Amino acid sequence: MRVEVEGGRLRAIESHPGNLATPEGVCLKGLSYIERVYSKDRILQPLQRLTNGEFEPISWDAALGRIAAELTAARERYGPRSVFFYTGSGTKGLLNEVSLEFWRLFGGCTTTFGDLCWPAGLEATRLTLGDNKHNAPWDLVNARLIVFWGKNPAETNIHQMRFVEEAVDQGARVVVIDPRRTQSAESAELLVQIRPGTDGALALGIAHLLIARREIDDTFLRAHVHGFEEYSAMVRQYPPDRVADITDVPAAVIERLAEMIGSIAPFTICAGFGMQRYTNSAQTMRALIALLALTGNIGKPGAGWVYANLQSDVFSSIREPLALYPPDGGDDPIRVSVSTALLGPEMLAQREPELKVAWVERGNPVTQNPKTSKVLEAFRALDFRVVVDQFLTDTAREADIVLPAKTMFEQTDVIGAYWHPYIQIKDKLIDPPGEVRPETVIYWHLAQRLGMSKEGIADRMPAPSDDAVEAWLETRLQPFPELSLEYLRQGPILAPGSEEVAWSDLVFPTPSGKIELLSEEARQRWGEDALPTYGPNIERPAAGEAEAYPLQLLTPNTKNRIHSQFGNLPSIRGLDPDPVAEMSPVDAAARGIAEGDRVRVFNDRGSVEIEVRLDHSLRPGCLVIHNGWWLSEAGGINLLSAARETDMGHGAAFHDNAVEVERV
Ligand SMILES: Nc1nc2c(c(=O)[nH]1)N[C@H]1C(S)=C(S)[C@@H](COP(=O)(O)OP(=O)(O)OC[C@H]3O[C@@H](n4cnc5c(=O)[nH]c(N)nc54)[C@H](O)[C@@H]3O)O[C@H]1N2
Ligand SMILES: Nc1nc2c(c(=O)[nH]1)N[C@H]1C(S)=C(S)[C@@H](COP(=O)(O)OP(=O)(O)OC[C@H]3O[C@@H](n4cnc5c(=O)[nH]c(N)nc54)[C@H](O)[C@@H]3O)O[C@H]1N2
Ligand SMILES: [Mo]
Repeated sequence: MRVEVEGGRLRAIESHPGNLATPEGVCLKGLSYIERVYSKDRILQPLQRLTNGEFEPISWDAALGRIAAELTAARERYGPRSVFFYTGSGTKGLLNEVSLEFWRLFGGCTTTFGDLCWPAGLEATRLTLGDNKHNAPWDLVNARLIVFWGKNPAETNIHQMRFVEEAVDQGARVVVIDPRRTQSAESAELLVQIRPGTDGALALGIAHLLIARREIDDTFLRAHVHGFEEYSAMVRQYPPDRVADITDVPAAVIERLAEMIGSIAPFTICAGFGMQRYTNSAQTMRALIALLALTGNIGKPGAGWVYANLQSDVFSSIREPLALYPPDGGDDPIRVSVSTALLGPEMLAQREPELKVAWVERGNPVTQNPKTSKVLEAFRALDFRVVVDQFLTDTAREADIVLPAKTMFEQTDVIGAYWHPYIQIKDKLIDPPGEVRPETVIYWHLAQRLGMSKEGIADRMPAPSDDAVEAWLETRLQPFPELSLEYLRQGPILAPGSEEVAWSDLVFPTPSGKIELLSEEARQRWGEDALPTYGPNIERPAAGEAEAYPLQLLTPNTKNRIHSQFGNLPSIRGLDPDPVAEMSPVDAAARGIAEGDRVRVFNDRGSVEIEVRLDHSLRPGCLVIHNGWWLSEAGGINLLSAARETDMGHGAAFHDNAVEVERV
């Protein structure tokens, strides 16, 4: 973005022409940042919770004094690992590293592994291709067949739609595979409303036809693919009729998909994150990538697997196993032992030592992590909680002390992305309002109070001044001569080594050096079949004990909010005033429910009361509620979800979630 400042205040936000992926302008969320920064609800000073649950302002001196005392007491009585550090996806910048450095200086802490967002797909991609990268966003215009598989870019990757439209103008054909008729389906010639959680079987069914008809790229397979023989024997078990039974996609549609994939190139699959929130989803994602390998659609313009592009992630820890898996040991004082997907239960289960204090920043786990009731129970079982946030979120409301957080305009930082390949600077444009202090400043002051050594502090975190922050950033940029704050200030810079067409060298950093349809690591690390076989996800309507709950609850993202953010701003709230449950008229009629009725959505784990909106285009048997609504806004959709991991990658299987609905 390019931001205009006048008299020390943000005035306007527009697009930055230097970023080829996002030249079109800023979405409503981007525009609403001005409203967000100056919102009357923003927290501008430290708060402490009173016994009646209300919050009152306190001074920084008192807040840090109390925090330092609680941290010291916990460390003395139980050890530093009784302090739990939790962070989410609120902001991603280089300076985030300072937090863990502080906790190392403290003597350690306990933190999480896995992720709520995308790890099943990341792991599936890593096992198959060796790494997570894809063609530059603008290369999509070269595709002739684009399949949006469980992805809704018209709402969640709005900038991608421009390239889709350009591709369509040049003759590309578009398919959407989604139980919902999303906005993205408007650009598609075919919408496949598949039964949730069965995409793996559909991919195997398509592969069955491609192989039977020899519509595959033999030369590519021989040279670059490992395990084709075994894989092709396995997909023989997936003829169209059987796949139609599993997926509820008619055999004729499976035939049509196979015909398109077998005959149109270059072919790109844009795979979404919503589809990998199931207990079988990494295997699903592997089965999808296989279609590209079979047809030789990897390493070419307009072709490939567009899932996650970590090419700009030249600094961050996402590439280290530490973030996604628990480490094998080592001498880091930080214990990485709580699976994010199992946050509530695993916080409660920690021993040696038990958790006593929590520090949360950049995340809203009470609303966003699965099984809210357990997350609340785990936070309430602690002796003391600190939450650093811009607003009084559901998680902040659980805190003993809430510290005000900066916004991205209030401290200089350097960021990457996970779709486009640029590294960018976000410069400090305004002073933090009120008494707000950036996290690095909070940690610095706390470090002084805790009596940490001057050298330790100097080694690990910048001093509070803007100059010190810039010097710290320059040190981190040093390994990359093409990156410096001065260069970054001239505009976005393509990440060092980034490739416009990923995999064009056809070098795959897997154990076999080829694309792995057969992955020993899938078996060894995760106990899954080495081939991308299909097995049903655990919790689905009419499966065993879930029979009492005949609807599959999908909780996708929505256009004008980012997860639990932005919904509290009047401009956004005006467009989207209350949470609603979208329901097929077929399911509604069977329960005597009409448009606008209030219903209770429930299962064994919890319930929410919510208004119904009929969606004539939704696949019957599915219920849709966008995630991100706060409990305090009568939302809290993760009251219904199970704390359950995906098959690989320690992701959260949010959509393995069967519910029933009744009128209230
Ligand atoms: N049921 C269901 N649940 C889901 C999902 C789903 O599909 N269904 N999606 C999952 C996914 S993909 C994700 S990524 C997660 C997202 O869940 P979270 O990672 O918890 O992200 P947000 O809800 O965006 O909350 C981020 C918080 O960080 C705060 N924040 C922003 N900037 C800063 C900063 O600079 N400093 C500090 N201290 N705070 C800041 C914001 O005010 C906000 O409260 O939700 C997951 N939850
Ligand atoms: N506006 C906006 N944009 C965002 C975000 C946001 O909150 N708001 N969040 C960002 C983040 S962190 C993420 S992770 C991404 C997520 O962006 P997307 O990948 O688009 O993710 P979702 O909205 O979770 O789900 C996409 C689609 O998957 C479908 N789906 C669910 N289950 C299945 C299934 O079994 N099979 C198939 N084929 N489809 C299924 C859903 O109906 C949904 O339409 O968006 C990013 N962009
Ligand atoms: Mo996400």
